[in-house]
Amino acid sequence: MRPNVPDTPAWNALVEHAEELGEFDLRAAFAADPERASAMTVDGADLTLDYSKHLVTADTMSLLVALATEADVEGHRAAMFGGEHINATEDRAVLHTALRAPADVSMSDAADSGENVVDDVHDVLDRMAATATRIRDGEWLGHSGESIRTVINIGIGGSDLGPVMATAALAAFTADHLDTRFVSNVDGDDLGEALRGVDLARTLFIVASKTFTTQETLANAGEARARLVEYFDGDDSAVAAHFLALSTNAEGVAAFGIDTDNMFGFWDWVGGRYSLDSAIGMSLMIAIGPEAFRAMLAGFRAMDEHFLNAPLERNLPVLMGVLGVWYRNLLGLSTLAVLPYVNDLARFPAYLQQLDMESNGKRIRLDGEPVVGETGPIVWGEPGTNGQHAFYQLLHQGTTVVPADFIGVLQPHHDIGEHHDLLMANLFAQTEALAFGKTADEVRAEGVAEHLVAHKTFPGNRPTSTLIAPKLSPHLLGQLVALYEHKVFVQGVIWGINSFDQWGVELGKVLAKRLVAEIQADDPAPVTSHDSSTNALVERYRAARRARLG
Ligand code: G6Q
Repeated sequence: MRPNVPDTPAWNALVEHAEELGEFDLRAAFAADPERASAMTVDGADLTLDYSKHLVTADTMSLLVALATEADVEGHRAAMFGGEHINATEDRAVLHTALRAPADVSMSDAADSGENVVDDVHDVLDRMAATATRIRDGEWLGHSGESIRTVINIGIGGSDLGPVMATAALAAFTADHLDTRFVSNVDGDDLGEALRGVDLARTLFIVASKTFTTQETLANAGEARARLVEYFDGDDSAVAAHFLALSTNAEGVAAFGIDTDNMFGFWDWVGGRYSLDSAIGMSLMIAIGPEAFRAMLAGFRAMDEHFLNAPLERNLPVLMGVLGVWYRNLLGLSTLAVLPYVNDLARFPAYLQQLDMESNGKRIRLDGEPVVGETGPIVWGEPGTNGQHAFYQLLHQGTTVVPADFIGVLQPHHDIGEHHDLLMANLFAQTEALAFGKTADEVRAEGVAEHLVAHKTFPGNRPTSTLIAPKLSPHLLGQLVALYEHKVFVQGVIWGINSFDQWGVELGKVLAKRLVAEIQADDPAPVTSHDSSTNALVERYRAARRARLG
């Protein structure tokens, strides 16, 4: 089947190549070339990518890199770092790379007459560091004069997933005397549980919202504020010592009742899902300390520099990006599993789900035309080895081929018994089994009864990347996040889409607002304004609500 891809020289060459390649066999490829692994292993900053277990030849990679060149990844990369308004549908620059630029680097929004945004970034970072240090050192006092013990970040989507993921990833670096909690869902059980057992006199709420208009966040923050004021016998002035805001919307913050002295700002050129390294990372900075936070920023920067400077054929984000395009467009595979063999990265797949799917889940190109062929993959995953005891069955023997990124570190934080050897042995065993499988003859040779041979045969040829790093440190985490940010960018450029807007999340938000009004209306008349399914569901809920509230 000829894949449905654009008709350009590099695409056409790839389509032809895919057809010629036919049934690629990893066993044969490794047998034919003893240098395959070393030729297909590349370093970038502290990360090593082995992509030799992919369904590609050296020619495939050259053609894929030619595709990236044809799409002008390098030109788009320069435009992004140069502050051009590549987020054209929102007329915004995309400058999250400025958030980790050293103070002596100058970057600017191209529409803003060259004003250096890196100075603003460092001003905010310095203020964040001063406040985080006071909180960590017990010098920031609550309304009744006690130091802070619990920090509760209230935010959702891009204002939650990054800090949640990173606080878990860097658990080994967090302060023992501080408990960091996260509330995102408008399900009251989320806030209810986060507040369970906390001493409000020693609790700091951080309201993280770029727009400061998000329904869920304002509902949670409003309730937290009400609880705090009630705790202090109706004394509104308590809010100042117990609330910080992270936002681009100073007016919204003030209207909510948080003093803008307690606000840490960022800018419209930071997308929500690209904001972990902005003020949105405040809860993380308090947990790990300013020095570790700055080390994470330096890690981001190290990967930015690799992305900027390494030749495309040895550039990790480019290689991972084009491999994704190969599977999505040429081989018709629709998902990507991310499988960290690093338990602290448990939330990394969920973080990448937003980064990738919100960025590249698009069907209209920047020129307004529908895309030709597929765009962003469905991203999912869980840490190994846990996943091995669950969904790996499908990876090995299912009817769907799932390309996967395996991530491992050479050194654990807690070097307990032989745990790390077992963990890494499992990682290597899985990628080996996925690549090479087990033939029917091999199964027979083990003396397996004939009627079970097919059941015990593994087809192999299941493609994986292996990413290896020395140790999960703040610096390494920054590199890892930036690697995937730039991978997503490369793919967005090749697909000709805008990776930086998110109109797809709007419709549901608008409909939800209308439905809230209908659900809460005193009018006992049945709801008829929707389809019959939605009307009936709303009616059922309204009846239960009337009974619940009396
Ligand atoms: C991210 C998205 C989205 C956003 C949330 C929260 O790129 O735009 O996940 O981060 O909707 O938005 P606020 O930070 O404005 O509350």
